[in-house]
Amino acid sequence: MIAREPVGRDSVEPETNTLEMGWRVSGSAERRPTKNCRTCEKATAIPPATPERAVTIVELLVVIMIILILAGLILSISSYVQNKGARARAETEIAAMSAALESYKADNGIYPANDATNSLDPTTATNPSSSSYTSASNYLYIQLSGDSDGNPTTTSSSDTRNYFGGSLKQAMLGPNPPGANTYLRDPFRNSYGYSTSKNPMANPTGYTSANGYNPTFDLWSTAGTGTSGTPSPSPIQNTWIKNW
Ligand SMILES: [Ca+2]
Repeated sequence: MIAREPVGRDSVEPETNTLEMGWRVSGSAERRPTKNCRTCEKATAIPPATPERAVTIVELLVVIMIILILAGLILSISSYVQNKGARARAETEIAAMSAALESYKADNGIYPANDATNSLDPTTATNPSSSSYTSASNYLYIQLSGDSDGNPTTTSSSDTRNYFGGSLKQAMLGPNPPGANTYLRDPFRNSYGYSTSKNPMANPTGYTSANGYNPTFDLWSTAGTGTSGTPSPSPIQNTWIKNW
């Protein structure tokens, strides 16, 4: 059976010129020379290869800048994620400490309080590395954990009830490795803040309405905001994790 197909102007060969213009017999061996001829034409149309161009200093700088920008982005994202995780952990730990404080209150009729917790005032004290923070936190640790000498590496017959139960983790304690003068430490490696300054029952002599926030206890993490108290102290406290 003879099929016919349209043929473009380019494929018309000398042999097929004798056929009717625009149509020729399909399946004929006469097509092959036509294709070969086209390839030849294309091959001859390719321009001669140019020598490889060297990378300019400007292009190199652009690439380096792009790499630096990407590295900066990755670093800032990873630090954001870390900070977010630390804040979530501090919230969980503050909730665990608050629960332990309520158990302590149920047993003893009062929240743990001494001179250190009465004098630490979160309206003015913003440096978690200061002894006013660590002394109050040390007392809180001793009272809630029952570790009477404040040293988790030793046990004593004076040790009392651990109000934390299983919620007290090694990561919550400073110093590390464990030793004397242990205090409760936040995920930012600073002492937690604990104050009874506004509790009139715990702090009958030093009580003034200007100090502290809660009439029960103030418990907070400075969330790694630094140690500066100026401007004092509300802008810094906005990022604290706190129970008021
Ligand atoms: Ca001990």
